[in-house]
Amino acid sequence: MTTHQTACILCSRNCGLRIDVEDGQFTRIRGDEDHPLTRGYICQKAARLGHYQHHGERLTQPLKRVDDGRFVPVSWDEALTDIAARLVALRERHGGKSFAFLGGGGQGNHLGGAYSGQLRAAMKSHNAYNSLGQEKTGDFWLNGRLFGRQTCHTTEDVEHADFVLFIGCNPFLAHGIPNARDTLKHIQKDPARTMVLVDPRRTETARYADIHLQLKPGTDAYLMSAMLAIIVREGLHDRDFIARHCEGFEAVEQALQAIPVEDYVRRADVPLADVEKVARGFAAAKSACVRVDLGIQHTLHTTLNGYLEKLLYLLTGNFGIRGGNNLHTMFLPILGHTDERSPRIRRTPHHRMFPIAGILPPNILPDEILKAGESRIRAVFVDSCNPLLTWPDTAAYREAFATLELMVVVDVAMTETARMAHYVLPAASQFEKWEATGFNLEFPANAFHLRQPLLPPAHDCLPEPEIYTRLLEKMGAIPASFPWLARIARREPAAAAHLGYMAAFAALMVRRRQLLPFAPSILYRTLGPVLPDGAAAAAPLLPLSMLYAQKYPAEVRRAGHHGNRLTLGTALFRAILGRRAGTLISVHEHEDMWTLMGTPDRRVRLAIPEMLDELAALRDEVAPGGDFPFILMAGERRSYNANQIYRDPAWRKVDAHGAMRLHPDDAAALQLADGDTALCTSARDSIAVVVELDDSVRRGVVTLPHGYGQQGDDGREAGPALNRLTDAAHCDPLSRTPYHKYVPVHLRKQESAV
Ligand SMILES: Nc1nc2c(c(=O)[nH]1)N[C@H]1C(S)=C(S)[C@@H](COP(=O)(O)OP(=O)(O)OC[C@H]3O[C@@H](n4cnc5c(=O)[nH]c(N)nc54)[C@H](O)[C@@H]3O)O[C@H]1N2
Ligand SMILES: Nc1nc2c(c(=O)[nH]1)N[C@H]1C(S)=C(S)[C@@H](COP(=O)(O)OP(=O)(O)OC[C@H]3O[C@@H](n4cnc5c(=O)[nH]c(N)nc54)[C@H](O)[C@@H]3O)O[C@H]1N2
Ligand code: SF4
Ligand SMILES: [Mo]
Repeated sequence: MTTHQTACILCSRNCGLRIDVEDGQFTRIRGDEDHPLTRGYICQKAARLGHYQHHGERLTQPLKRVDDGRFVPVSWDEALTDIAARLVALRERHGGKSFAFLGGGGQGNHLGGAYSGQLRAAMKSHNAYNSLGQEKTGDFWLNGRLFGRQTCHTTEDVEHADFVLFIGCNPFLAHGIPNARDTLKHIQKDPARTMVLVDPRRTETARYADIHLQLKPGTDAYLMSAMLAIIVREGLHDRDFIARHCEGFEAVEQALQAIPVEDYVRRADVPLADVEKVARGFAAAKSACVRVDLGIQHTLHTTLNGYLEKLLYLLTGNFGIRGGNNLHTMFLPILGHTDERSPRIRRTPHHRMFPIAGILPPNILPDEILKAGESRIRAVFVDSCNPLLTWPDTAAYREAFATLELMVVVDVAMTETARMAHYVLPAASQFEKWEATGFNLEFPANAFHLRQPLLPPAHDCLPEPEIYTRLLEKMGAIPASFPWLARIARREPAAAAHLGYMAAFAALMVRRRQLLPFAPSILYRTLGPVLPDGAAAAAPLLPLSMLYAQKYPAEVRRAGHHGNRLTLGTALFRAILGRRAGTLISVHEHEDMWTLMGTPDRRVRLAIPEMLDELAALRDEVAPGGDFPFILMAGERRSYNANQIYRDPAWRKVDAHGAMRLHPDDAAALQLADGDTALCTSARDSIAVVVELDDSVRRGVVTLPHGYGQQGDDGREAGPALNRLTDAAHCDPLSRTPYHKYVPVHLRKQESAV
């Protein structure tokens, strides 16, 4: 039996784990006290990771789809040679616009993303679609406008805030904040601290809240603008903070003064006295922060919701302080900056959509494949992603994917998406390769976790760094070897800490700039082999460590790393390589948060014309109606769902059907009893669901869980395949992120069981 330190790959917390492995099986999983941020915390989902590692649908060898639709095994060499030739031919015939990369890193395979990103460069393509483009890009767009760069991402210091405002998130089940359940308990126990929840459902988190505003779905923009209006009307905003750090307050103030507070609160259907209490309490608190998630990002007015949420902490001066919202650093450059006002930004041919933070939205992809004529996307590469289940409008995706000239899927399992591919490439699992969890995006202390393999790759599986490097070599994007660079790496004494190698590498990148996009694979092939314990895949972390140390020298030293201008980065790299529990990489002082701003003068630009226009238009908006009496929240987080990471239904201890939650009074009106089957119909399609009577939802609202719908060999779906109901056009006009929590449906009883 061996005990390994690693991390959980099921949500963005990436908690540190200790896993006992015996005869290739996970025998015990517990939290790792040595992880610098999570310190031993885990939830019930991590304990069942064995179901991810070992299950019947694991891919074991590369597969090629042949004419009769069957998949036949092929060698890696045959698969990659053919894929490379077809990609190069496609690029030459139709240019980079004909190719798109989908996915590229889930909740934990973040090192693979550094390698897969190179393929787009080799294809000269700008088309990067991933799941962030169906939830967080509205937020990134706002960060670009407010803070100057779309890379200026924020976090919330829930652990230290006196007043915590949760809007549209359910941390008890979905986490998203440090050690969620412990943190919720601490706040609840402390009479000096206040927790408010804004959610149409009385959730598990609601049990910990002092005030729960159970608003009508989709009305957050009304509620938040009313709160802001109360704050400015009563002069509770932080004038001193605004004068010191912000531009454009006058326009915002004018817009807020015009808000008809009582009318807006009525539309949200919550008590006015509670709203006033929350607005005043939030503004008066010594420290306050707002934490949001899909509840406002997957509903009407997603981008405006994000703007109002940010104004709440900005106008009250809760930005850049302990217990407030803060910018943070990012070790892996996950986000880019693509401001659509720049003439260099390319729009997609059909929807004329621009990337945000480098990412395009899944809601437009089927049209960009089907309707863009000669400029259409003809080939896609899918990695760590299952769009056929997780992206909006399954029928549209099915139709679009069926027309592709080439579709390749890299996954650990035979997914619904993989079944449509021409080639399916088996990746080593996240516990069979060097990997990293890079979502620990915190402030003031930030960490990074490089994880070593616990097991050898199963069967013929390969880690992504090897898959993409071989593919790039076969495409001729990089030479098959760099003998002199590899020699420098080999011969350099350990005491030189790879500095000689890095100088030679940098000189190569200057001399042959066209190789720069392929730095990860070149580092992997040349420096990789000399890294200890077979950690070749970690080679790209050396220049990243050096850049990070150059940018934040004082903060890296404060995290306990030592060295001069040159060696601080290599020391950081060594620590990352050596510390199995994860590494603290930087510790900031709060007042230095302002150095992370992206505007030239480091001031916040409060007034965003597009958002002020949308805010003004709220007044005349009529609530969407139609033939559908229910609002379906399509994608709830529950105790036993974890995106599509677990495919083995046996991992669930409860809720095998992924039941639909329905208010008992609504159920009675439809003559539905607990456990009955109902047909749920949207404008797009119908699915059969098992109903569960539950008075935690408002009347007229029903919920279904995310993470179900996997198709077994017999074609049966395990629980609701939600995105059969969603419509690609039902999305935010600006960010094109979907309104998944606001899907109009009707229900009727169905006699035959699911
Ligand atoms: N157990 C579990 N945890 C997960 C995941 C998982 O699959 N399972 N997935 C992870 C991922 S990828 C993500 S992005 C996060 C998402 O995490 P969350 O966003 O916290 O989770 P959800 O349950 O999708 O939605 C949060 C809440 O929004 C509420 N809501 C619905 N409509 C509205 C509305 O109009 N206004 C407001 N204010 N609230 C509304 C819902 O009732 C719900 O309680 O969870 C992560 N954690
Ligand atoms: N209707 C509706 N749709 C939703 C949501 C919703 O609430 N409602 N939630 C949305 C949200 S917030 C998100 S984040 C997305 C998530 O959806 P996706 O972006 O599709 O991501 P995952 O569900 O995490 O699936 C990841 C895939 O990665 C594979 N995988 C696991 N380990 C590895 C590995 O090491 N290498 C490779 N190459 N592959 C691996 C898994 O087998 C799985 O097929 O779903 C979205 N879809
Ligand atoms: S699912 Fe999230 S909160 Fe639970 S153990 Fe895994 S990383 Fe931690
Ligand atoms: Mo997500």
